[in-house]
Amino acid sequence: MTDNNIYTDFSAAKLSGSKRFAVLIDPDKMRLGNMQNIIEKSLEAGVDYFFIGGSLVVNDMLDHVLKSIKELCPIPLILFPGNSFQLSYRADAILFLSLISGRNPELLIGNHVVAAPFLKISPLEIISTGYILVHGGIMTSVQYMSNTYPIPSNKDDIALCTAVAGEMLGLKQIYLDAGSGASIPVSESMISAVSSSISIPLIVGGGISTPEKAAANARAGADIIVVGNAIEKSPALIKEISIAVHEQSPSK
Ligand code: 1GP
Repeated sequence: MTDNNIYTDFSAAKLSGSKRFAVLIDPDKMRLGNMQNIIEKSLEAGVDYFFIGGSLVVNDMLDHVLKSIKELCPIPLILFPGNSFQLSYRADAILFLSLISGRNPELLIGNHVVAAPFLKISPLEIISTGYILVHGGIMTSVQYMSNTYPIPSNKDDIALCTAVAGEMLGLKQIYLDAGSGASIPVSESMISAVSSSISIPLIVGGGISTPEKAAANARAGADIIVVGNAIEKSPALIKEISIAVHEQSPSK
């Protein structure tokens, strides 16, 4: 375990109202040519972080993808693991996720016990994260694989109480996610309800496909916006979304 450099930046962003943009790379879906393009565009666009992970990584590409990105750019690499096999020392940090919207004990604490000895001696920065899955209009991979019910997309009060409970339990941040490829992203009203009730950083992702929605989420109170699918389909969006997110910071 290492110092809290990345989390310190998350907290500073939260405190100052600065907005951060993270590009999600799923090692399984990413073709190598495409990855290079995404890395170059991310560098140009001032992307703050890469989140690396997927609900089902079957190709054992994780180490390779991390190594390739590290060789090409200094953007911090943060593991966003779909399960306890998606661990690697090559990343800078890991979101140590507890799926607090669900009632699957393995994803609340079981997998964490299994991963703890590896993480304890790893150089990774460990960032405990309350992961809240919100219904995204379709059955997403994370919903199926986690065997949990997502919070209904119009139940802002349930999301709010879940996030507050997560903060009270000592989790360092909340990740509000409609799931990768969601057809309905998390609503601004839910983001606003959650953001105004917690004092820890709020990450929002799932189904964001336009700069306008990314900007609206940041204005509603998201501190870090995550986009994966839309960027894989159209890497040119990286710059547009990065500008849209960073423009919501107070100094702009
Ligand atoms: C999924 O929040 C991430 O867990 C990103 O979702 O791939 O739909 O952008 P997308």
